[in-house]
Amino acid sequence: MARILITSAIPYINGIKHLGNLVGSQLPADLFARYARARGHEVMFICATDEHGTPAELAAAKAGVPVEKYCAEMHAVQAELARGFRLSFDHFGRSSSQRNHRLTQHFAGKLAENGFIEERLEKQVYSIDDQRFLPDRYIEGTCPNCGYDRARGDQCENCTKQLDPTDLINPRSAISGSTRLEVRETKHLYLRQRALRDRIEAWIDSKTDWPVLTTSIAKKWLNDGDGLQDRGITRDLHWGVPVMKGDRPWPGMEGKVFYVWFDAPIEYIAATAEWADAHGRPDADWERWWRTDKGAHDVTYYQFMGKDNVPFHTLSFPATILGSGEPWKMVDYLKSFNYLNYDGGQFSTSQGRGVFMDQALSILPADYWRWWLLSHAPESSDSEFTWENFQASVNKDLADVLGNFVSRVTKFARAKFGETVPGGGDFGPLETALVADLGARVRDYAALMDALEVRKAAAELRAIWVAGNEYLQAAAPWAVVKQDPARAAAIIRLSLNLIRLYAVLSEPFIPDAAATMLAALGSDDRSWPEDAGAALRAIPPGQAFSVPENLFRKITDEERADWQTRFAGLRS
Ligand code: B3M
Ligand code: ZN
Repeated sequence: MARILITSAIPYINGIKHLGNLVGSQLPADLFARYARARGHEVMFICATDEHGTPAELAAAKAGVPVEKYCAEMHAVQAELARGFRLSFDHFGRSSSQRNHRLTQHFAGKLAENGFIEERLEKQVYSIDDQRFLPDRYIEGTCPNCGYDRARGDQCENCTKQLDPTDLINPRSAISGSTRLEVRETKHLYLRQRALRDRIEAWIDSKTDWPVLTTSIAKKWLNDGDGLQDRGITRDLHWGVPVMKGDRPWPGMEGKVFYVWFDAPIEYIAATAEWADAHGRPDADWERWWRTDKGAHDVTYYQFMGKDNVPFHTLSFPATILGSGEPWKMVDYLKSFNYLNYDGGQFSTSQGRGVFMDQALSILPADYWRWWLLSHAPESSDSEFTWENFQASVNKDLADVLGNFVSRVTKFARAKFGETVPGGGDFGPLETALVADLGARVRDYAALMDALEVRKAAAELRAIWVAGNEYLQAAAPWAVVKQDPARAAAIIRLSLNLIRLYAVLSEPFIPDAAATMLAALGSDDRSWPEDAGAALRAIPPGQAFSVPENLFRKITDEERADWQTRFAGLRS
């Protein structure tokens, strides 16, 4: 038994996530957490909401509620949707927690002590009416290059020219429209990542088993242009972790907060502390996951995220940890994903394009989405959601292959032998061949899951379902039962056992269907089929079973067409 720490990238608080977000981090992380538990490992699976930064402040202002209240409400909404998708977090924390405040301030203090923080004086645009400094993209004005009158302070959307806010003609605040802007001097903290470059590079080079996608992004940022840049880690905002040096004030930094990307990854650790607090456990219980001097030396740590988050996890967060000089657990394996596109375009939160988590659950149960998303995870390249493909996968894989097997076996068994597992009869060459085939396939499936090859694992699982159907077709108990009822009983006993085996193997992908299958068999034996032959004898003759409701229903052409139109427009 190993100890496995799993974190999913923590979703921004502002707004409900779309299916592209889900498949890029939380869902595959959940798949792996469930699998690791099924293999008997001790698992800590952590996620949280990422609550700081300007977008959260602005979304709250738009909703007309204080930002604390907005975040608390949206956290509850996201937590409920996570439950709806059966995401089995041990804890779903909040980056605005006191734990994260203290830990973020602690890291900053250590970094300063070790000489990795530099204070810099900068000029920045201040909006008198908004009473705040404005980030570049919240300043609008006329582009000096093309005359477009809604150019942003970082770039003109019309002619794509990169701009400085001071280049804009007639600049105004994008928040209030106010033109009472002035340039003020302000002090900021920079994390001296350049000074840590060689240590970060050596650490990345030691990760020889990382996916190409992860390593290539990390290397690109390490070596591009001037190489790794020092990074501003503070902002002139109200909402965030106040800048402190550990538990002491930081002279000159009053009223400022840490940059959201500085505190967000620290929340992985803080959320584990929140978990301990929520369960009334001592600090030692979370520290044994995170402090290599307090038990975490034998933890294997996996991170899951979309490719756009990779630089922060391969460079910035490691810089924070290495620079602290403290023995924190660093990631062992970083699984990153490409993008999922939506019906010929991109999913977009700002434009409301695609299917969002709440909408998905309002039309079909979680398992349908989990299966499609995971079996089409954008691993080696971007992938695309289309309603046709979704309908075809659900109808074929879930309804025709798995659902149909369960229904045929249980209904036939009940009709011929009543509602208990029948005894008697002999196994023959068909069963020997099936056991050998399944043994090999289950080993292959486990190896793919161990390697986080999500799509390939889904394909192997489907092949295991198919093997059962083929066996049933070849063994033909409905024909055999007429001359040799005992032999038919043996076939059915094995087939009922196959349902248990399917439940155990499929649980990481489709947990609700797995639970239904086990309940129908009156079994809570979730032991992993190390030995296929033994696993197919786990449920003994005489055990009562029932015929479950249809596991999966088919998506009709009318439904598909209806959803296609309903989700073609933009969500308001
Ligand atoms: N919230 C970006 C995202 O949701 C960001 C991830 C933080 S992980 C520490 O994709
Ligand atoms: Zn322009």
